[in-house]
Amino acid sequence: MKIASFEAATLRIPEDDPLANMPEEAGRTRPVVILRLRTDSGIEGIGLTFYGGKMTGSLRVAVEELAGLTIGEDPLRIEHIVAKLHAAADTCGPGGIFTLALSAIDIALWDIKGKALEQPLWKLLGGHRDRVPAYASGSLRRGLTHDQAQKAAEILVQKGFRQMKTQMALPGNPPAAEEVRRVRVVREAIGPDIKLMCDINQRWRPEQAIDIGSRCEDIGLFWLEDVTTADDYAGLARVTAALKTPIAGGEYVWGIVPFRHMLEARSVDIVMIDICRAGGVSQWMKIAGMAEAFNLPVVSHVMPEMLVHLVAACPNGLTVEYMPWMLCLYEETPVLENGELVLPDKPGLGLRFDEKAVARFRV
Ligand code: SMN
Ligand code: MG
Repeated sequence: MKIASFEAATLRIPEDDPLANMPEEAGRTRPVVILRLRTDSGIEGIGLTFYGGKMTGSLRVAVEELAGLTIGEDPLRIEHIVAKLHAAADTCGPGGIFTLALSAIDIALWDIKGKALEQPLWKLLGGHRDRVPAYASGSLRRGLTHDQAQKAAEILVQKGFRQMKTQMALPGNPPAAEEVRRVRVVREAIGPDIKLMCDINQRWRPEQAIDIGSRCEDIGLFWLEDVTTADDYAGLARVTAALKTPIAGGEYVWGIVPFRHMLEARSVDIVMIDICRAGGVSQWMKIAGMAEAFNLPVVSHVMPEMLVHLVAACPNGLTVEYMPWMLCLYEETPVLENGELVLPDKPGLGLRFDEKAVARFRV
């Protein structure tokens, strides 16, 4: 089997809130690049990447340039192809557009492999579990008022979510007490038994994280995420050591090597791996293995319809971020039952683009 052709497209996906219908800002969209990689045996693998922002046109071209170099290759030799693409891109990378583009290709190659071997990806990658916990994300964002956040949290509980994530580092940089109030309002709305996470998105200083984090200790957070600049491994380690609440981080970290430094510095208690910044399925799984060796759990970042396979595959997979922005792109996505995602039986990623949605979002 050989790779025969490909097609990439840029889409704009709504950043709305289908889970609680409480969008932070109505009408906001996010550009993404989708890829179809086709083989001479008729199998098509799909991939997706983003974080190009206003450089998404360049990201699409990078995907096309790298995909062009895979023509004629055996799609089952993924590490061979990854090495070829690294060499072809000279020393461009390891982070940035090169890695984002590589990810789309690596994802599509794994989808092809699953389809060729007639196995769902989660089984090919290890098959540790056939169900995984998932948490609602994208609903309880910092731009909401406390009242809106309270209502959205109640809706998520009614919908059966047993885990959910909110955000601090509220707009306007309010006093610490006001930040804590957001988490307390959500906790009071959901009761003591629902797991609650909170994302800071790198917006605090380490000392601010220790101050506000300490004031939140009695609220019982499942984790505090990206409390400061993602590559301040020493600063993160200081916060991790100071707080009882587990610290999660890693979504902003590129490729596998910086994760080694992050883990060696004991910067986080929970390792979050973003598939696009990691370099695709292959590198995501390597980082998960590294975390396992450090006795740390791993969690996914966005795109639950794909990442559910990876979290389910590894023994240290903790929970899947159920961030629903991309679900509208597919005919069918994994179902939630009692707060858990059920792993699909279909081969590869088990996803098919909904062609009408793709046409609607295309730019
Ligand atoms: C996040 C960041 C960027 C895009 C989507 C989501 C956020 C998260 O940090 O962890 O959900
Ligand atoms: Mg985050």
